Amino acid sequence: MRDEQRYEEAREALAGAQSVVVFTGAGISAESGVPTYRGAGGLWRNYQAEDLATLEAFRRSPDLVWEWYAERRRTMAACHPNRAHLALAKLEERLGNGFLLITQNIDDLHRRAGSRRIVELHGNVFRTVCSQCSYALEGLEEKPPEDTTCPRCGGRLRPGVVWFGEALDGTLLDQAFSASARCEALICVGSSLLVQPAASIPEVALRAGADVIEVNAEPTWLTQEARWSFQEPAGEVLPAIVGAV
Ligand code: BV8
Ligand code: ZN
Repeated sequence: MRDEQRYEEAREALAGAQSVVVFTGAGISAESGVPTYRGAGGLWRNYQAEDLATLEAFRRSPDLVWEWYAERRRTMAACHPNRAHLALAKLEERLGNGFLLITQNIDDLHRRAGSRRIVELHGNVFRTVCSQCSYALEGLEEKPPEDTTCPRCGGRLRPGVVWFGEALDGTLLDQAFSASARCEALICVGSSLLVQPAASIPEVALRAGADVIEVNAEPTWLTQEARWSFQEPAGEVLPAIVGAV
């Protein structure tokens, strides 16, 4: 049963905020059909992602890792943005430079929903880069490269994502942390908040006194600290709190 008053309060807090950061995880894409990493139907149970989403796995069996990413490209390309993604694109239209979307997701659904002010902390599954030099395929490719040899240096081409044990892009991380430290409100959507350093983003906003709103199907460490926490599907909650912007 929706608690109308909590929705109203969260809606008002958002409507009055000039600077809003939104932090998303796999849960925002669950209703689009993209498997999450944990929870029911989780990706990790089937594929042991932490075994495959690593540089060691890629060095040991590059073809197997490419096969796994090729399958994830096919799955994600066949999914569509849902009402939660679309609500965030509308919020960005209203706030302009006062808005920043920080995502852990690699599925490109925020961009396909119309969001533009996006920080992809963990890369993008459709991007192909060289593991040795700065060569990167222009644009986003659904099809994995036929030939995974870098045309510039002969190194091996890999998916443009951040693997476990790999450092995140320092510039993106600084941008994400500084926006979270300055914003008036942060909405945290669809994340179990377990993977670091990304999972510290909502904490930075909390410490800086922002209004933190959590939207997640299950409780997390943030649930007790957030000003509002909604444990309903993101596709229901986000259109309701972002309002008819
Ligand atoms: C780093 C791209 C250091 C790849 C990803 C031990 C060994 C090795 C490393 C570590 C270790 N201990 C800690 C670490 C660090 C590690 C880490 O945090 N591990 C965790 C598991 C403990 N982190 C790293 O390795 C990072 N790098 O630390 O480098 C370093 C520093 C300097 C120099 C060198 C090295 C890199 C982490 C990035 C890994 N890459 N993705 C790929 O996907 O193939 S992470 C990947 O998993 C995602 O990007 C995301 O970040 C994470 C999954 O989390 P969520 O998005 O939260 O998804 P999840 O399924 O967990 O939760 C979904 C939630 O949604 C659920 O709560 C569910 O209830 C909810 N939900 C479901 N449906 C809905 C919903 N909510 C609302 N509506 C719905 N409809
Ligand atoms: Zn190269």
